[in-house]
This record gives sequence, structure tokens and C-alpha cells, in this order.
Amino acid sequence: MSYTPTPEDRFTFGLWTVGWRGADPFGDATRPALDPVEAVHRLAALGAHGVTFHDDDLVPFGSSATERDAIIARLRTALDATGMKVPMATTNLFSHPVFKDGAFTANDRGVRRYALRKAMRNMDLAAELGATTYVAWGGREGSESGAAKDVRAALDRMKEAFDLLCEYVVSQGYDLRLAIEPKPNEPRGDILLPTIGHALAFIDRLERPDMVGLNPEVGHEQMAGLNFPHGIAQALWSGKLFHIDLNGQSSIKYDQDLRFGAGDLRQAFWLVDLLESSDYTGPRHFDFKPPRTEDSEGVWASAAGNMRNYLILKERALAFRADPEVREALRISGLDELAAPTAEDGLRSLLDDRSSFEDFDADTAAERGMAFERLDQLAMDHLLGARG
Ligand code: 3MF
Ligand code: MG
Ligand code: MG
Repeated sequence: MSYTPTPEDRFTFGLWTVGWRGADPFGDATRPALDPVEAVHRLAALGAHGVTFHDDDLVPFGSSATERDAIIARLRTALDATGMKVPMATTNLFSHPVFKDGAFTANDRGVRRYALRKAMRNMDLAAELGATTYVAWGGREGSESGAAKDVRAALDRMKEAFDLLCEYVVSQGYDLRLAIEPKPNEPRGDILLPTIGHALAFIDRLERPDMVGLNPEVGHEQMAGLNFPHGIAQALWSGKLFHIDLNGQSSIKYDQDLRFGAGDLRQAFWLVDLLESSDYTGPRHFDFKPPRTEDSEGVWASAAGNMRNYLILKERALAFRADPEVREALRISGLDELAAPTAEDGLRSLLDDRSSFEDFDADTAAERGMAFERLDQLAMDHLLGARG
């Protein structure tokens, strides 16, 4: 298998990722600004399928209408020249100081209304460029202290926002679905809708739940100590994996945004195994930050590493699933049994079945070894290239 990506792999990058200049809370930018048009050309040359952007990544905040039109026209030319797509767009509702207390859930009603209009304006551009997913990351929807945010009222306002955004999409006739991106903290002390699970429960309360799904990010769940592949499995099971942010994170600490494959390599392996065996056909979108130690060329080495690691892990995951010894080990560990219903004979029959309880020999059943260690070692052998 070749590790050279092609557009068919559907790898996409946020303009803000390769365009990150390296400014962090302790230091200034280490790289010059990157022209979005150059990003499109360089990513296309690396084999990517497309780019995504926040409104302000493309059109700097405060640009005039004429400037905006000219910037969009330049981007269009670059997209046409390279064949690159824009499958997703999103709104920057966190950089400008006006959003310091949030956007859709800011205590200030004027800020909430402004945030909605800013999102809708960029939805127009998203639809125009052919995007079908609109991501909403509530970076500053949260608080640092208890009394500062009435969380139940804030969730009412969050619901109002998503209901209005869906109504806008329907009224405009756009082919757009919304995807919520959960994150537990950073930049706020605590952020609302902190995990995949919280977001799934929230979506159920919306007026048009079918239009809203998830854009989970590897590092965000891992910042909360959660198992990302498990979260993705539940999102898939719920029919809510609309989009995904791939990157790397080493344990519970600040949001590292390492390139995909760096950080928790074992979870990366199980994630690729899951995605490649699922019905998810959407983009494999990278939301990473080339470390500020890299110069402009290092940015492209870092970007390419995301795709290469994904393709290596894909090869290893496919080899793992195809290995006859693995299939046998899966059977011994009871995976085929788990796939069968527990009581397809129905409740009455379960209650009448003495072998299920009265005559069930729990001690004998408890003696069965699950052989998960052998199974996991086979996976490790495949992951580390020691097999097949
Ligand atoms: C922050 C993020 C965001 C979101 C983006 C929506 C700046 O940790 O992950 O990136 O991904 O706002 O796509
Ligand atoms: Mg992130
Ligand atoms: Mg993200």
C-alpha cells in the first residue's frame, strides 16, 4: 500500500491549522502569515482533497464588502485551479474581544444576536462554496466561576441558537447540516457541551434534531481522559458522526493539537480501524497545529505527516482484520457472541428459561478466560509492524 495521499482519501485541513503562526499564551508568533491561496496550492500538491475555514481565517474581521468579494474571488480561482473542495466551514466566535463571555450563550443579548448573524452570514458563503457541513465549536460558551453562568438558562439560549440556525438553513434551501464540536475546557475554564455524550443529549432536545450532529475532535475527548474511539463508536451508533477533527494529544493536559498519530498512538489505531470499518464516508479532517518550533517548510512536513500516519494506520488496521489468527482470536474472545441479540426469544421466553437463571451455573461461567491479552498482542504486533 502506498502512503501517498490522493484526493480520494478525502483528507482536508483547516486554513487555521497550516496557517497557525505559533503565537501562544507565553510567546509571540514564530512564523509569517500564510496566504490562504498558497495553503490551497500547497495542500493540493500534498494530495489533500480540500480545505475548511472560519469566516475570519479567509476574510479578516472588519474587512469591507469589496475586500471580502475580492478575497473570495481569489479563493475560488485557487479552488478551480487545483480541484480542491470546501466540504465544511465554521464561524470564529471566540477571537474578537466581543466574544469574551461567549457567543450564543453570552450573558449580553446583543452579543448573542450579533453571533447568530455572523454565523448566518458565513453559512451563505459555505453554501455558495458547496460545503455540506457547518461546524459549531462553542469555544467561549462557558465560565470560570459558578455564579457567572446560569447553565440551564445558557442551554436554553444554546437551543434557541441551534433552532434558529436550522430554521435559517431550511428557509434558504441550503444543503447544510450542523455539527457541534464538543470540548471540555480551554479557552474557558469549563465549556458547555464538554463531551460527545453531553452534545448527543443536547441534540435530542432541538426542534430539528435530524439536521444536527457532531464534529468530535481526538484531543478534546482525550483532554477529559475519555476513550475517543468509544465516543466515535457511540456517535456512529447514534447516526451523528457528521464530520471529524483528527489530531494528537498526550493525556490530560492543555490542548496540544499534535499531528494525527502523535500522542496516543493506540487510540489512533483503533480510531482508524473503526472509521475504515464504518459507513462514515465524510472527510478525514485535520485540526492540528504545526509546533511553533517549525519554520514555514516544517509546516508542510507536519501537514503531510497527518495523512501519512492515517494511511499507515489504515494499512495496519486492514491487515489486523484480515489476519486469520486475529479472526480466530476474536471468536475465542466472544466478539461474535456479542454481536448476537441477548433475548431474541422475547421477555416471556427469557423469564421461562430456567437455564438463564435458576439453573445457570455462574461459577462455571466465571471460569471462562476471555483471552483479550492474546487478542491485544496481535493488534500490537500489527500496529508495530511486527506481523503481516
Ligand atoms: C479548538 C478547535 C477549533 C474548532 C473550530 C471549528 C480552532 O480547539 O478545535 O479550532 O475545530 O473552531 O471547526
Ligand atoms: Mg481543538
Ligand atoms: Mg477542532
